[in-house]
Amino acid sequence: MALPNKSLGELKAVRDPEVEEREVDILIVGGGMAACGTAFEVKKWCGDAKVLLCDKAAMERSGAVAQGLSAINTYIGENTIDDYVRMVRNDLMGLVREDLIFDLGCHIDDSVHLFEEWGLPVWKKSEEGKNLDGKKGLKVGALKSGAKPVRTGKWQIMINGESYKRIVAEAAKLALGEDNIIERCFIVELLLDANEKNRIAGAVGFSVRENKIYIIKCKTAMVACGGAVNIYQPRSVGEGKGRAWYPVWNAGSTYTMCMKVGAELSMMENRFTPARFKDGYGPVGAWFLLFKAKALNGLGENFAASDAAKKELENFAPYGTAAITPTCLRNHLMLFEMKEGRGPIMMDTVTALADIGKTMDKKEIKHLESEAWEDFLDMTCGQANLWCATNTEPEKKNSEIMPTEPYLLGSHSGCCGLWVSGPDYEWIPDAYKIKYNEKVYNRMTTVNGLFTAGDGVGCSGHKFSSGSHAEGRITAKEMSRFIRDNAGFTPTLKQSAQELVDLVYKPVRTFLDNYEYTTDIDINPNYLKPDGMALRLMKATNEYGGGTATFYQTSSKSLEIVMDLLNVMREDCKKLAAGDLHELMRCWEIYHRIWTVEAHLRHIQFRKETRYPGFYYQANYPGQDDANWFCFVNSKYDPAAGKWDIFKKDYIKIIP
Ligand code: SFD
Ligand code: AMP
Repeated sequence: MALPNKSLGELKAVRDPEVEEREVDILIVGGGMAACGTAFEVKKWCGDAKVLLCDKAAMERSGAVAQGLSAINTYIGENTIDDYVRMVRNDLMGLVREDLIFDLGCHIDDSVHLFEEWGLPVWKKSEEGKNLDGKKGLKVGALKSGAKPVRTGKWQIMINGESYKRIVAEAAKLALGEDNIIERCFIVELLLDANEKNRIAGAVGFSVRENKIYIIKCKTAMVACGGAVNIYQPRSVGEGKGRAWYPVWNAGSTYTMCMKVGAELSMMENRFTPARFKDGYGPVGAWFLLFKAKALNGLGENFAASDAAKKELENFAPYGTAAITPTCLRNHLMLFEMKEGRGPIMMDTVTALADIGKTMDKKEIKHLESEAWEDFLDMTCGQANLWCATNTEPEKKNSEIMPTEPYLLGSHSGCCGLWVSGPDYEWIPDAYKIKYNEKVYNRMTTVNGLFTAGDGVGCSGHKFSSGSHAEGRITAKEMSRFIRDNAGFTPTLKQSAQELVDLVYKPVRTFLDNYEYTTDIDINPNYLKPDGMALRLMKATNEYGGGTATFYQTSSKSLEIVMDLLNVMREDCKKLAAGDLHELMRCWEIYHRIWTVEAHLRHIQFRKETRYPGFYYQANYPGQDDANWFCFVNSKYDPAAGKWDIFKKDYIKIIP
């Protein structure tokens, strides 16, 4: 549906929305990379089953790949899958689910081949070893038929990916059919079955374009609403505040909605605090890997290569001393320089471009410079704007890099998420399998019939865009099997339609009941607006939960304080008010964020060590304690009792 005319303002919310009830076999929540994978694949496996996909935004530009990407960070190609597992394990300081990573590694390349088939330009190497970008790449054939991609690192390949998401969404939509898709539908809660314990039976959401509530019954569901952004005070302020590195509209819905029906979470203490070009959030991978740039400290030294850095990394052996330093430890070294007064950290773009340019003619140098710009124009155009606004020509002026505010995600260089089943191979330990009626369902959470993928799956990072898509495809096949194996099930909801409407539209009613009491609709003794709550959450996490304010350090006492603050926030959320549909979405987003943050901080509180220095520091437990903590931390919220249970789970090594 078209955007409303902004000059008329947002669509006002009414007290009693229209209700649309649907009953389907398979429900897909989200429309990002993973959900597009599911949508593309599902019809091949599910026969005549009814499928419905709900995305809070428009699939062409929703989720993390909305702006496009300039690289596909996981393409196995000539590498072995065992090595892929080892790389992920090392980057995430040893604690990962090797079954999930191996399984994914077997399927990732197929998704990349499809992207190319659908029109995504992939850079190739010519026979002379030159880079062929854009359409030129096609001259040497497709990846699938053996053409060589332009590798940046061992795993990453370059693309011209401004339209990456459009291409992937188009294929998903064509495969699923527009009639089976509701865009701009924000799912608020998942619903358990009334008759069978621990069984998914549906979801409730609302349209952000019409006063309408969707009540959906289903036999199985997959939730892939991405990670959580804007849970910590961003470094950007004022007019730039809408900018963050990860997609601002991913509000922790995946984790909150699944945990609230009792699904087990895993490694929620893990976070991703990426080093990025300061203020514009431009990714650094292409600069480090493709352009071979070095990061310099304020004294102009290549600090990462210093003896002091090597010594520091030895404290974190074997990970710190591996050929590729884990992402958190790369941050750790940067933070060390900054704290010692040797900041700021600069990406030496000038030397990097000059060095590559040495073997190039003028035309090729111009092309190289345009590639440097395109890296950002393809995926973080705000960074290119910032370069323009600050007269930065990367061949003439270096740019500052800086660790950002923390994000929670499971598909990039982080691994928080849901505890899910691995596939049913005999080499996979039983402890990694989740069964329903004696059968194992790959990527199913601990709630029967509820699946997840991409950022939703815990303990297996580094799948990125390609892996998230491939994982979504895996769930499509498994959900189809699930409904076939359990054909006799009829979903029954516990709540009446009226109860669900009352729940979802509560903020609207609170607003309508009270807004006339004051002259300023944002200030009212009887309600609070989601914007204010968002600021409150970010202030609390930033100061006490290991945000940028404290160089990512927290402590047992600080965690106690922030837990108290979160408690009050959850209580106050009962008084959230929404005057229009956009605000109603903001209310539910902040609610999802608060729960997700609580899970994150509870896990940090439980793990009495600092497993990921550079991402966060627990000051009372500095350093790693393998003797006690070389294990996963899982948690489970009991929706009936309103209680959390948090516990250790064994790590099992599979790949030597
Ligand atoms: O440069 C609801 N990523 C990169 N991956 C790569 O392969 N190469 C790169 O170059 C990458 N880089 C990068 C990346 C991301 C970002 C933001 C930047 C740069 C700037 C990572 C990938 O993009 C990421 O791994 C995948 O997209 C993850 O997929 P998935 O499906 O788990 O999440 P999603 O795509 O964000 O989709 C989420 C969807 O959920 C919807 N949604 N729908 C209904 N109800 C709700 N309550 C909802 N809440 C959310 C969203 O609308 C969306 O459709 S680089 O840094 O390395
Ligand atoms: P980023 O742009 O930081 O998201 O990184 C893109 C890809 O490059 C990811 O696979 C990262 O793990 C990898 N990467 C980024 N920086 C480095 C680095 N300095 N050394 C090795 N790999 C890196």
